[in-house]
Amino acid sequence: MMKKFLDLGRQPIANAYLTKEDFANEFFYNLEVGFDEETKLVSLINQIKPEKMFVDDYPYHSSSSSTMKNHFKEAAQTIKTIFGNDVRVLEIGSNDGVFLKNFDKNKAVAVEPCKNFAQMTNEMGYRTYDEFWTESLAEKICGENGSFDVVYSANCLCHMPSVFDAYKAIFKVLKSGGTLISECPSMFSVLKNTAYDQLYNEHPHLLSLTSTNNLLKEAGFSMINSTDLECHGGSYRVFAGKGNYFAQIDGLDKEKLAGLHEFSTYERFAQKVEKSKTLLRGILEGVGGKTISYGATAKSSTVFNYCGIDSSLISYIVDTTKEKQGKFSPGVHIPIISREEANFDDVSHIFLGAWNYLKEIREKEKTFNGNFITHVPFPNILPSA
Ligand code: DWN
Repeated sequence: MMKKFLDLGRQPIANAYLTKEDFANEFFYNLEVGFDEETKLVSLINQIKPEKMFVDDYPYHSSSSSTMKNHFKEAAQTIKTIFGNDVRVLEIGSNDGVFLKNFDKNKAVAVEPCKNFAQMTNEMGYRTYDEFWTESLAEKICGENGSFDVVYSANCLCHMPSVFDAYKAIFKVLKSGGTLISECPSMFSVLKNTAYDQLYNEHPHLLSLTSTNNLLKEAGFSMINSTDLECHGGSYRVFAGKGNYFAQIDGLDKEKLAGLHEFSTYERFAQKVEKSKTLLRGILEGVGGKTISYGATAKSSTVFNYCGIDSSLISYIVDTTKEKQGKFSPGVHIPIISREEANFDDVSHIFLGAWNYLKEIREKEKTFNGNFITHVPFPNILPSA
């Protein structure tokens, strides 16, 4: 049974950037979050249909940071090292091909429902299915390509309406002895960092190792190993194989100690989220000068809409993504411009909408003399270097 523990209020679609003409018809929903006592899975109570989110002009490019480009290169290298250069890989949620491009065109197949990206990777020479991941698509892919040694999926399974159904479909395309490798932001890190901004419409679920393990078992898999990753503020890479066997997963013990299986842990998190909102508003109202935001992220859409932060507190957002520039952020309508258009000479503070890339941003903005503001792990003012 799902028990509600958090209400982040009225929220827009996080990756739907707007022109002024779109303001009047903007869609909102109530972002409430619950915990399932049986599977231990954290999920949004009101979920948005995938077709409304993963549209044909979806704006987020996985290769929009050096951090993630390096990450996917490393992931591909790890897979080749473990499984050999001839490994046959199916990637689910291939976005702009940043992972795929590290494999031979005849060794890797992709699934990507956003047609702008599917077209891109098809043109790069990788067979890409522009459909949502389902059991019937799994059967079709298997029929046309045979089964795979590895299914890789990063920041994607937690975007699906049912993680369990996604695993069942993966079971169908994997060879016996094949391996599922999935990466998702970790609930453990979300709790540790009070990173409530990982909760938005595109993440109908946030996975812990505990809930992943429970769902995998039910779908006929066993977790073989898990690695903690730094990306996206703390993620997991989980390795799972078909069948029922035992492996010692240290992360599961760590989560038990931290109480990720208990509702009360999430109730305490909700209290911290409310405090975070008060503190962040206090900082932004108190600093004076000109504050802007770095990175028009899906995450910052949650923060701005939950905390009521609009262009009276954040003058504009800079982002390198062409599709976001010249538009307005969802809900609170802060203008988004390119870094080249922005002049930081009169900027005193930069809010880290993309706090997960702090190192990369600091490196790029060495000449910025003001301070950064972040809300993770708690609202705080940081020096620029
Ligand atoms: O799961 C998801 C993750 C992986 O990506 C999706 N549901 C949506 C998206 O979430 P996000 O928007 O919170 O992701 P990022 O990777 O934190 O977005 C960073 C944004 O900041 C991009 O639009 C690029 C931009 N950026 C920039 O303008 N200058 C990033 C860096 C590092 C920069 O220097």
